[in-house]
Amino acid sequence: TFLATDLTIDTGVQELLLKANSEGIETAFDRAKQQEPHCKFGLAGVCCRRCMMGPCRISFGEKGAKRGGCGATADQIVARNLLTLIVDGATPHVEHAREVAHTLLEAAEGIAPYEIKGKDKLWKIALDLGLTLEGKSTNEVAKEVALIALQDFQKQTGVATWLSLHAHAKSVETWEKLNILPRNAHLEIANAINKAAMGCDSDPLNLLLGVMTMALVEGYDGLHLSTDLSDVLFGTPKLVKAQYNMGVIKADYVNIAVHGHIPMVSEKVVEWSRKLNGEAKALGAQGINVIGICCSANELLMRQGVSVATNFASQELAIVTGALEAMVVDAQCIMPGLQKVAECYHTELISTLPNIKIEGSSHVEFSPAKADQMGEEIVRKALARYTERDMVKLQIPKGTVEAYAGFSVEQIVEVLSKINQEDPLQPFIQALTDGDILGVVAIVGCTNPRVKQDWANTELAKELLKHNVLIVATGCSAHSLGKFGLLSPEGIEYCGPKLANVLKTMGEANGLTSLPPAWHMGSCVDNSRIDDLLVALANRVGVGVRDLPVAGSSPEPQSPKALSIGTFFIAQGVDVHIGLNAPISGSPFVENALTGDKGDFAVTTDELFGGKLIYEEDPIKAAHVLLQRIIKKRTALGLQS
Ligand code: NFS
Ligand code: SF4
Repeated sequence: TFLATDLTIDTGVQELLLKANSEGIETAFDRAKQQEPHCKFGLAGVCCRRCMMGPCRISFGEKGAKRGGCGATADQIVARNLLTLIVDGATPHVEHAREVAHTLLEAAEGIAPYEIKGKDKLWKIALDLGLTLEGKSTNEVAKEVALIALQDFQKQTGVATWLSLHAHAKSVETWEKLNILPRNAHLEIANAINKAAMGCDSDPLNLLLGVMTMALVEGYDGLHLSTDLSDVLFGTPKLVKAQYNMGVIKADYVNIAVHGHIPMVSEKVVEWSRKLNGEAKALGAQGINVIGICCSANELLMRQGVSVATNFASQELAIVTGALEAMVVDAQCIMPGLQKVAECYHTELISTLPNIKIEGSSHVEFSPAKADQMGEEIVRKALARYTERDMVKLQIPKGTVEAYAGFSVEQIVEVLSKINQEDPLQPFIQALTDGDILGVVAIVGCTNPRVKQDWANTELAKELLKHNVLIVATGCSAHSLGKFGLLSPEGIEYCGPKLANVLKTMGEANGLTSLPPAWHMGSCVDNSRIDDLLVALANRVGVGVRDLPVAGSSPEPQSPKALSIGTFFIAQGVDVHIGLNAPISGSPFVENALTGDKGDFAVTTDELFGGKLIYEEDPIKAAHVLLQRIIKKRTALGLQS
């Protein structure tokens, strides 16, 4: 029997799963089940397909092969696989960043039709880069910044500029000693693939150091560069209010879902939806309604207040409402299964990036210079589909939940400045010192059909809030929290009394009853904002990031991006929890290095960097492991808990 309540706690998604089931439509939840049981060699990371002597796999028991055909051991195979997995996570973000830098360059040159909205951010970056601003136009400065950014994909010596711009001095010191500082993103990606290739690097420790270099590429030339230049192009997010759940899809509107990650695409869809809104009315609709899925949702929520329909695991179910005229996708986390679902309805699935196409979908090509043509053509395609809607198949789950987002570091500082104008971080640090905020945990990453959707994300958040831990959130996890009211001031009912008081005081100073208990800081590339917040706090207190009573968690990870981001935070000395295991358990060396405590083994990240990987499937238990680690860090700082 089919029990939708086993698959997700989102009642709208449950309703649509039943609808899909009755219509004979297969979704990720069905396909994930068909893959069970998962291959145990793959789960442990001990299979190797790196050359045609193989594929090889290492057996677990007494009997069977202990080495691959070339002589590679389990430690070597797992370390090599982890390195390429982290490349798989970091590269989409690096390419995301490069696309934004390229667009900024063409915008500054007057080739691409984007207005530079984030002038403050541009000045700040330019000054941090040591540029002079005098006598220069916005476009001239933007061009210089874009060209320096693009050097992070070319320079052969020195350290990636975006790392130098953002990293805490103490972290850089650690990384320098270990000789893991990246030069340029593309070079390090090539270097990592080269290291992992058959017959190349077979020293597990050297491979793990390669993992950490790739983590720094992810952090600076992926996350930070993407966020910085997106803020320059589209503005730095400010507090906004929007709605969550499938109910944001509206029956009497032309509905366009944007799904993926690249804001240059989604921003143009919004712009053209507003321009062509009248044409929807001419068709008898109330207008055009753009809704978000996954991180495109986050980009538009943060900057435009666009409402969010759903997150990763249930992306196909948005189409099952029968109310989407178009779903526009760009890159990352786009399930190929979407097209088959779209074919059951009038929905047009539209891919946009020249190098990322979806079999069977239509394609409207994005290039920075032709962004307006793309935006207009996409919206016109959606308008054309409206009249083809099959009213018999229409079913939109009712109800939406109010949520706040827009917590950029700039916005957080502004919110806090209402309490202390001269030293905005002071009230926050005071609350941390006094234990009114016990610590901060970032709940980030995905939903994954292998885990009951939204369950682990929300359970972990609630357990931490109860213990006065403030939550910051990004990605699809932030969507989980949004759907269940944790991004709304009402969510403070889940907080311990101390944290609730702090949030009320901060909220009241800003004309709200309270701040929400979880602060939505953006898309997955915006984990850079969390990093910036930590660096700012560490600098203000005069300690390293590794000393702060903070941690990260991805309770329902799906993408290798969750692992590359997690590794980046471990490199800073932040403990990171994952609710599904990384494929490392087949190597005692790799598993111990990442998950062991300081002093336990020859080499641990806990010892070298000050943070480790924590694997725990039970969100309540995970919360308590994180609490212990936070209390340990508080004690080391001489703080009571
Ligand atoms: Ni992040 Fe964003 Fe969602 Fe996971 Fe995918 S959309 S980049 S990887 S699934 S959070
Ligand atoms: Fe097997 Fe070694 Fe080839 Fe991997 S690289 S497939 S372990 S022979």
